[in-house]
Amino acid sequence: MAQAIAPASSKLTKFEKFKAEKDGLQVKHELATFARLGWENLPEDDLNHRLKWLGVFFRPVTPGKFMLRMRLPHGICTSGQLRVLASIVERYGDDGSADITTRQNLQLRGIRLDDIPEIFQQLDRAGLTSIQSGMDNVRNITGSPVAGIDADELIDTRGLVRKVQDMITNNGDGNPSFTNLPRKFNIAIDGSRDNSVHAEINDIAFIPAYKDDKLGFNVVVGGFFSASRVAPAIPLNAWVDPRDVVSLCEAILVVYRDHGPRANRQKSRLMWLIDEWGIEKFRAAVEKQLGFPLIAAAEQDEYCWDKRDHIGIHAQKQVGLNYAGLHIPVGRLNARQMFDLARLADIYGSGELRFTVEQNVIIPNIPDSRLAVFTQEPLLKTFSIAPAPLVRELVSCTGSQFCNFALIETKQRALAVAQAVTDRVKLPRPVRIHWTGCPNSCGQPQVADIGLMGSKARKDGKTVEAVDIFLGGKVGKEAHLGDRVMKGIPCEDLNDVLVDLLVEHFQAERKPPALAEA
Ligand code: SRM
Ligand code: SF4
Repeated sequence: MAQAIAPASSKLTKFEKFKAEKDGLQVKHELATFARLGWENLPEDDLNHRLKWLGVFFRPVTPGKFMLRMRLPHGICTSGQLRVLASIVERYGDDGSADITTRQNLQLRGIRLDDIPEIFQQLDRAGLTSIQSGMDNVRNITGSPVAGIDADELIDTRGLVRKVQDMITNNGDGNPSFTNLPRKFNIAIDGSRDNSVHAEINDIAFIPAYKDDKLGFNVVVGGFFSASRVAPAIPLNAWVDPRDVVSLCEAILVVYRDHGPRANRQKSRLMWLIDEWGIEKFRAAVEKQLGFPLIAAAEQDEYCWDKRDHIGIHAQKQVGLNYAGLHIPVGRLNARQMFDLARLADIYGSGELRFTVEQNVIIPNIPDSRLAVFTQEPLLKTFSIAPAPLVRELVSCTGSQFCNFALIETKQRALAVAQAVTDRVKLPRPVRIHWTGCPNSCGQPQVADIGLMGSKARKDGKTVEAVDIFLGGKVGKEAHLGDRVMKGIPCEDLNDVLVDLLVEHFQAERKPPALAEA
């Protein structure tokens, strides 16, 4: 498929200019030269931008220590693959770690540029890739983390997600057709009853739906978060047979690539094209590209449950087998823990692991007879199967430890605040708290019960780290985004504010002071 050529114009943004000068994927062939030159001597656009086409992120906060963003379709990997990733971060000692991301993915830290060629060979041998995982490419494709093992699922989407990734990345080699989109792009393919992937916040989402007694997907488009605007996806008025999912993704991507707005990076996501054209014109353009008419959407989606968090032990649809959802505090892993998770998956399960958009891990296929021993494993003291209600569904973006956009530190603070507030209230049920370090919203504060977005405030004449607070995000059936209800709360005052919010909105009871201090 021919690559769209950016129009020659003096009004091109700097991003469109450097993409037109040299495609991001080109750096794939320059890695040996880059390694020889050293990161300090790389052309700026290669270092800061084009390397992201390979999933390699220069971190200005930790110069010389790169981040490697993988692609793990559906968040699934094998124990062997996890060991390869563990061995990569292990070599960097204290600098090496991995984060589970809000797209069921892994990011590795501490990576040195001169190791990249060898690391890519290792990934290739393990059937892994990080290609096209950053910048103006399609991000990791998400799906229900219990696909194929959930007794109540409607469609097992694992094969579909894999096929869409293979189409977009040319089976991991890199696909020039889709390396120059106007902006990033998110796809979710969900076959569950509980919208476990936050379908509504993706540029394209497939939602299970029956049409004339046949199970397929309704399609919603244009969902996104950005610093300047957040928008839930809207119906395309289309129902697709699972066999047409790959072609529909391809058709929408081509329409977006060739017609998506590129003049302003703040107004380039798919929804801006849909705004400009209207959904009918957009739908017609997709149909034309597809080469056959779209079928009108089914009357209702099959989302009928509230979202589950998958933490704890759950029976699978395969009789006698169970999956265990382990809570990984704010998604952070070190090499030893990654090796240990791989070991648990081998000894108790079938050697498979899954990551969730809540930054946790699922080990599937544990026989009933092995559960008692499994639950005694020392790792489960750190990665609990029964965490406290405020940490159970805690999510946090990277924050200022590694991200130069961040206005505040997030991950460590998220854990400390959750602990401090837990000491002061008794909660009847878990409350989903999401932290995000800046308005880019990588930590998805708008889908949380309580969302916390990094900002700055003035206190006692000084500028301090602060948060804006969102309330009322709902996931699962009838999902909707939360609203910003408070602005600029200094982080040092946050515990008191959260205790009040939990009492007022989430039926929390204050613990008596003596108990609270204990
Ligand atoms: Fe994000 C940029 C981290 C999910 C919206 N995001 C970034 C960068 C690459 C900025 C940078 O170069 O430093 C962050 C890397 C920091 C680091 O070192 O880790 C970053 N985003 C993340 C992750 C790791 C957060 C996490 O801790 O889990 C997530 C990686 C997902 C993955 O595996 O690919 C992540 N980012 C998201 C999501 C959530 C989602 O996809 O469900 C969003 C909002 C949804 C969306 O995109 O519509 C999100 N990230 C952004 C944006 C705003 C996009 C926009 O249209 O304006 C940026 C900034 C940008 O692209 O210009 C951004
Ligand atoms: Fe960085 Fe902001 Fe995204 Fe957090 S929300 S990872 S601080 S860009």
